[in-house]
Amino acid sequence: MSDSKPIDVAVLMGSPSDWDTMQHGRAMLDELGIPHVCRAISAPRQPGQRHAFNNDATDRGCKVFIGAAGGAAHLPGVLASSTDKPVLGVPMKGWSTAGVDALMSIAQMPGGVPVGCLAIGKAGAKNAAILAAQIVAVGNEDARNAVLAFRKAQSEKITELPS
Ligand code: RP5
Repeated sequence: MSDSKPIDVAVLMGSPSDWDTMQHGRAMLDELGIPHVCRAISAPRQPGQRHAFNNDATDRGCKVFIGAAGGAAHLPGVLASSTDKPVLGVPMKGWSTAGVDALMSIAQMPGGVPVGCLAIGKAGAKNAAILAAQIVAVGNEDARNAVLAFRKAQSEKITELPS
């Protein structure tokens, strides 16, 4: 990574093709004011870069990792094997089973190396960001206030429909 600014959350996706979905997670982190970094690095295709990303994010103070991947979706599990920080996984819609393959892969980690698995696609991307902020908020009053403000605004939002 080129930057060395402190971060609370590191978002890693397996391919630039995951960005259409994961940009919704990034937008949520922005809205909550959580310092973060987003990168696309493939666990199976770019193992060295993936390892360097883990180390760099940890050096920058990362408290939670979000890993997004489709298909075999090894990335979140590989991230979890390289850190003691919480890892949240977001299954991407793939090319054959609409993301169910990735959902099963991310959810079915062997006992001892947990990954918290979110929903497939956009909802998972958004919720991973909120959940990461909630984890950060355990020891950070600013993050907690941002989450509470988001929840309040969400509750108060009433959509007017044409009658
Ligand atoms: C996964 O394979 C990626 O996370 C992506 O969801 C999927 C397809 O990747 P590309 O072939 O588009 O790079 O590893």
